[in-house]
Amino acid sequence: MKTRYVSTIPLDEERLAKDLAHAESFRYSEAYSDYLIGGPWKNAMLWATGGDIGTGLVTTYSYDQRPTFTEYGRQLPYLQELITNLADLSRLQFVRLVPILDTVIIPHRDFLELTDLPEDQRPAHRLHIPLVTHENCLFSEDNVVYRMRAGEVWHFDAAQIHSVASLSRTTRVHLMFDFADRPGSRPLVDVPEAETDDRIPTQSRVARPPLPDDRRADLFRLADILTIDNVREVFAIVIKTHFRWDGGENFAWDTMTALARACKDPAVLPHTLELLRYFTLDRSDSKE
Ligand code: YCP
Ligand code: CO
Repeated sequence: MKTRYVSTIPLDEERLAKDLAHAESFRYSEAYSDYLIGGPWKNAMLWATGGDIGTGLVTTYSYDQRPTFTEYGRQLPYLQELITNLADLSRLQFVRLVPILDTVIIPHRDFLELTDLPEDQRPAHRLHIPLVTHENCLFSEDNVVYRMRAGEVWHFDAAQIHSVASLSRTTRVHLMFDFADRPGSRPLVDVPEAETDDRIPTQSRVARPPLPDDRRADLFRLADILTIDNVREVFAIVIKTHFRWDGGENFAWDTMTALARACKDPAVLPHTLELLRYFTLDRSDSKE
């Protein structure tokens, strides 16, 4: 099932602000920050299978133990209440509080590293609820760029290639839920489905102009300066271009691999192909 908007829930701004102010004192994990170029992927576990045992990497938790609120989760009464009221706790494995700023996320698929887990223990359904966000926090899937607004509940298909750009010095904070892949006695979340015109509603979509040929040619001149030392900077420029212009399907990875082929540094192409494999195809040999 691909990403789709479910509905909008009311947020109690006052209680939310109190929780978020308290959460500023947390020590956030920066696990998965290698997926980002710019600011880190800061995340605090609020609910986890086995509780406070892991490091922030989902491969370090106990999937056969009861999921429960973590120490941090118990310190946030409003979010605790929201999670309890909303989710099927019997299948809920992780809830993370995720503040990010001034960053892009490399187009990737999630869950690829979890192939060793038994099927009914594997996290496979993700939900996003933005708590604080801004106009320049953009998501993409299938060459559709869209916004998730505060209070919106989204079924997020993390098995599809997705990318994010949060182009602001203002922090955006999402709640991210992961559910196990097994049948339940109730829906994953208890919210009435809104009527919409599409799985990503028109009003959530961001219209981008087609990337003009001369601009594409300008971008391609990055091949002249691309070396192993600036792969990430160049990739960030390519990803930001994708969020502002429509360059077509698979624009970011296609452009990056084409630049890698065209550049003078022979180390760039094998490195880029390895990144492509790791982020989009196969992480079975990795524990991260
Ligand atoms: C995301 N996926 O798509 C996250 C970023 C790695 C896992 C960190 O937001
Ligand atoms: Co992801």
